[in-house]
Amino acid sequence: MLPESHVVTISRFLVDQERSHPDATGNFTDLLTDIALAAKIIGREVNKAGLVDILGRVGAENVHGEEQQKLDVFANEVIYKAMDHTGLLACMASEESEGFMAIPDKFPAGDYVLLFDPLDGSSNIDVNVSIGTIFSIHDKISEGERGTLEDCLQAGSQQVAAGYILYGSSTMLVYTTGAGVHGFTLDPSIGEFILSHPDMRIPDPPVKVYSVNEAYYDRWSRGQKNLVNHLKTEAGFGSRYIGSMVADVHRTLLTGGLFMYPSDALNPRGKLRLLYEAAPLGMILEQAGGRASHGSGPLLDVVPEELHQRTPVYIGSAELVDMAEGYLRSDSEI
Ligand code: AHM
Ligand code: MG
Repeated sequence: MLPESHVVTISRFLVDQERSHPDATGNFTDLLTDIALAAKIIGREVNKAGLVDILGRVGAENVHGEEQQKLDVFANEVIYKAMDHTGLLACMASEESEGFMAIPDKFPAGDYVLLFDPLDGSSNIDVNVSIGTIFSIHDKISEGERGTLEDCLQAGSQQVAAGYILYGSSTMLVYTTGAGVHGFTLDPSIGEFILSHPDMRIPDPPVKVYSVNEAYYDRWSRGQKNLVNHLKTEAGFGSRYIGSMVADVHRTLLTGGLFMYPSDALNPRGKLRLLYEAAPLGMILEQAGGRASHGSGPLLDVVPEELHQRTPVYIGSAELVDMAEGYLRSDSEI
């Protein structure tokens, strides 16, 4: 363990960052501090999921027609309740809620917009595999005092910050405000996120790993099939797929490689959601020197038309994302 003077908590780090921006109001620091607190509460429940009878499905379906699990509902509530009264947010939207989430009239509204996936990869809860929370922050752009749907439907390039919390063998919080990517590991003995990964950069050269659910191979376009065939034969790549996007993208950030969730014959827009999954994780990887694409162009350029819009995703080392786009361009027929 480092001597205490070398330990930088997330609060200390945020205050230092704030001081380097003389015009900062402190609101952003407060917002991230609230997210970190919500993450600790969710992490505590995730860690004891095997101990208490919280596992199993609630029975209701979410807006995507998938069965919700208890922890999804819990995490959604925790984040909403941690943020609804602070006066920092104009509105919110979540993967687990159908419409956009207004700030109750009894509370003041602020100038930030928070989009989140409260518990990504939740089908992995029952088997004790890593899951995560993803968040995306925009400035409010609409006129008027309170946020509207327009504030939520902004391109990823307009994000002022993005991040995720990975509930893995350690709990980690990784975020960017557009000036590098920083990672913090939760020290459970003191309940603090400690700076463990300052200024994260995707390694160059990357490890030779691709990450995709290959069970859908038969439904892919010829370009997508050719890409994966090339990676695993001529290029000598190995494969890793956890099935939790946060965990797969986190590994890709630390080691390099290529994470993909392509479109296919059954799902022409893929599965992953632009606002809650693709755009925030895309911003993180781009800030770390990687690239994020929807297969034929930058993911962060896509202007959403609806809250729960899906998109194909290619995220990882820049040259591998370029390569994927090349293969997809050459033969997009399914
Ligand atoms: P979720 O938000 O309902 O948990 O679904 C998203 C998850 C991602 O974490 C992961 O990349 C993907 O679904 C896995 O899907 P598949 O089982 O089709 O490979
Ligand atoms: Mg998700």
